[in-house]
Amino acid sequence: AEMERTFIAIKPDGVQRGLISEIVSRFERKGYKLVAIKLVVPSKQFAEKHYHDLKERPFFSGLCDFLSSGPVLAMVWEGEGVIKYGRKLIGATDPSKSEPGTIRGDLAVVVGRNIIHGSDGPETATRRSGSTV
Ligand code: DAT
Ligand code: MG
Repeated sequence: AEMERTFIAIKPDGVQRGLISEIVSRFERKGYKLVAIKLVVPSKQFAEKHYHDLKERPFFSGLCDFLSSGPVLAMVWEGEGVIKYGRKLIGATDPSKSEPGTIRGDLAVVVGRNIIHGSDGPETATRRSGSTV
């Protein structure tokens, strides 16, 4: 795998539940390098852009309301294979199906409150980590 960067964000539920250090430390302990970090409250418009691929889904509006409901910790992490392996650390989208040992598997219960976002490929990773979030 090549050196690359990915966009990772702790969603409002993760920040509110006090899970920042727990989540950051999992990426640090793995050996990835934190290259940018910023606490932001995304606008609804930003959330709609971020999740535009899901705009036809019934949960889209609720998802965007949720993402813009409070502080989000936006981060860029760097390392060999970090895009794919970062998704592995995060676990499956639905925390009721995520494996124990993953962030969602250990720390979340329902899909609508799954505490963390991770880019799923080079295109989205570049788009987000190059943006001003
Ligand atoms: P991921 O966040 O694992 O990349 P995704 O891109 O398919 O998953 O969906 C983005 C977010 O949308 C996901 O983190 C939580 C929410 N979501 C996905 N499927 C959902 C569903 N069936 N009901 C409610 N929210 C859902
Ligand atoms: Mg996704």
